[in-house]
Amino acid sequence: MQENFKSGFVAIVGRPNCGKSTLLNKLLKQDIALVSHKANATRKKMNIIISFKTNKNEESQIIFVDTPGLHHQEKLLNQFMLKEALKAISDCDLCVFMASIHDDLKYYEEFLDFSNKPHILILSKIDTASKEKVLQQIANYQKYDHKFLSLIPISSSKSINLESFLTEVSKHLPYSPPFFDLEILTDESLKQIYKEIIRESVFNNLSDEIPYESDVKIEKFIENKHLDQVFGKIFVEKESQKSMVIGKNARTIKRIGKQAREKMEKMSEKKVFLHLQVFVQKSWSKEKANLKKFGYDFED
Ligand SMILES: Nc1nc2c(ncn2[C@@H]2O[C@H](COP(=O)(O)OP(=O)(O)OP(=O)(O)O)[C@@H](O)[C@H]2O)c(=O)[nH]1
Ligand SMILES: [Mg+2]
Repeated sequence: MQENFKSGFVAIVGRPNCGKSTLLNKLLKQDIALVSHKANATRKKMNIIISFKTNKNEESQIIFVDTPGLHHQEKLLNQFMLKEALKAISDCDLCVFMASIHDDLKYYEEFLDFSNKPHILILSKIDTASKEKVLQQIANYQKYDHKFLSLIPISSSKSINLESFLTEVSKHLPYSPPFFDLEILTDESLKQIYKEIIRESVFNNLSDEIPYESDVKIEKFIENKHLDQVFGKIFVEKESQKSMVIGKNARTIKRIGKQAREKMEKMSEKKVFLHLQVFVQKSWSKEKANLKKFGYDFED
């Protein structure tokens, strides 16, 4: 191991839907974090571990912490999500604030109001804006150049500036031996990743409030070398939502299951048997004790 190895925790925060989880999947070259075109997809912190070597041959292990989007909503689950993001900011060595290129400057100003963590500012989704708009936004944010370590416009979809971003992150990490084995991509269990894949499929196949009022539990998980057996339960708040998740002739639940299974198989490079059932659990997201049963513990 090199003596000048760097390693540290880097929280990636920003408004819902700005592209945090997409960027981390892209850097990892694996779809581990849940991504959705709907906002508020990520509910809990997740570590994504990247090994990186700069062109000066400096090595680092960057432990990115994916977080729920910074937002304000009365609902208890949303308060839990905000708490997760704030905890990640306070625990990390370095923070990355991500704003979509289309976002108003005020969201960054709000972040500056409550956090004085050293941070890199990234402007995401620049593939969706004109060159003029990108330059204009960079100029707008420059007014705070005494606050951020650097400002990097990026596109995860088009792989623009991702290498420069990692080089910059690495530059600001402390010297330390790696925290995790170098082959590890995340410290999440396969069972937890499978759960998020099912939740992603629910998010991307259902509309209205259902994704926000549903969650997934894996009741039984049998892991084998060539075949994983996954028995999952989708929980919703109301009977009417249960019928929507199942769909006419069970078409919707079959689609959710098929998409999830295909993604699990791609990720694990194994065959997956996935069995899904839908249950109603009234107020699962509206009481602290119930949320805890779904892994959202306010005391943690
Ligand atoms: N065009 C374009 N779309 C992007 C890019 N990055 C992310 N997206 C899309 O933006 C949407 C939101 O992406 P996510 O990665 O789930 O965003 P997030 O910030 O993790 O969202 P929350 O978990 O809800 O806070 C998805 O539909 C992505 O495909 C990008 O660089 N370019
Ligand atoms: Mg996310």
